[in-house]
Amino acid sequence: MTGTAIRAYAPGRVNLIGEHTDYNLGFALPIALPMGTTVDYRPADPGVDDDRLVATSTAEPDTCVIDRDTRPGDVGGWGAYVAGCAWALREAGHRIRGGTLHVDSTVPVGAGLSSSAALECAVLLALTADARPDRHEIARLARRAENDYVGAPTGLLDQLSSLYGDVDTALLIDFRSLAVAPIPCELDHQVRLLVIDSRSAHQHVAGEYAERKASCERAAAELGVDSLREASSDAWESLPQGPIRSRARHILTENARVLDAAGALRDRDFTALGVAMDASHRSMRDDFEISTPQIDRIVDAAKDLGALGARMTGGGFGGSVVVFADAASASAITDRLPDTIVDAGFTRPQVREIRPGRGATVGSAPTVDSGDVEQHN
Ligand code: GAF
Repeated sequence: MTGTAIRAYAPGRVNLIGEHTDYNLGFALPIALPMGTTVDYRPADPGVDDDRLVATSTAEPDTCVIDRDTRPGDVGGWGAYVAGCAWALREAGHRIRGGTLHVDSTVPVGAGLSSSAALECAVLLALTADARPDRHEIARLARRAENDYVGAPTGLLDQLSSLYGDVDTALLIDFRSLAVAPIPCELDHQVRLLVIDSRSAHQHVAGEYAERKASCERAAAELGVDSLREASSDAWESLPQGPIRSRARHILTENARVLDAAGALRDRDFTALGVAMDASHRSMRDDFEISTPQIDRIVDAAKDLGALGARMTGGGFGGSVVVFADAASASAITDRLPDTIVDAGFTRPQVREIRPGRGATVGSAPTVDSGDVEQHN
């Protein structure tokens, strides 16, 4: 494909259940969003002796120039995710041709819907269109970029969701084996899926996420295991009262809830799925302490308006709420919930009804008049 323009697409994700379980080698049940990030990569012509990548974005005024030997700290802002991918690829021994990259995204930024992973995965797929490493390798490279170049100590949830997601499908991910099992998630006139963006800040580089990760590592050490995945489901009971015990309880009970929720989704038992989601939210609020008053108010309002299940999704401290509801309740939530939240003194949230969307793709960029993209999953 050298010399031809390449277009890669990677979606954001919404996690149905299983929060902060990824770096504890547990389970999660995400879907790919129908919103995503498109990257058009135009490698320099053969013979042009310029290894630099020049990245632009429809949403950003600045142009980001990435040198061949870029190091963590060289590039900040949105460009750090692009530069981090180039850095991770070169560190892993991949050859990258210089050229231009243009980014265009429909994933809301800062909403807990993985705009960063969508950007990383699209950039990596575009830059490796010739070599086509497998998708687990792409996910690991994206995580390396995010952890070691951007400086956010996140797990693999977002990247695996974006790379393996599919239409009308949820993914049961086991972060110990890295097995990704599709489960049908078809919505109909009975069951709807809403994502409610609180439009309040959400930022992983901030210390809270790192602090939760460190607490989990401490809990595992106190229990004498390498990761909380190796602990028995009631092992948290042996820890002394305090935050470490609560953090461990969240992770161990959350893993069990993910498996319950996956079984419920397979059986299309949305009542049971809702029970697991509600319990997950309480666990994030009370044990892991990653919710906010506004998010709790949105979850309560969704339940008051008839939701089957409602919980914060993503890393926490703001972001979005995911809701399953029957058609009548979904309409009531869409129509009435934003005013309820404004009346309670918070920013007006944005409610979107969605279906699980397609996963990441890469192919030749369309010509100006064709509009079609040859895609390869
Ligand atoms: C963020 C992180 F990027 C993920 O790795 C995951 O830990 C998630 O928060 C919480 O489940 O999205």
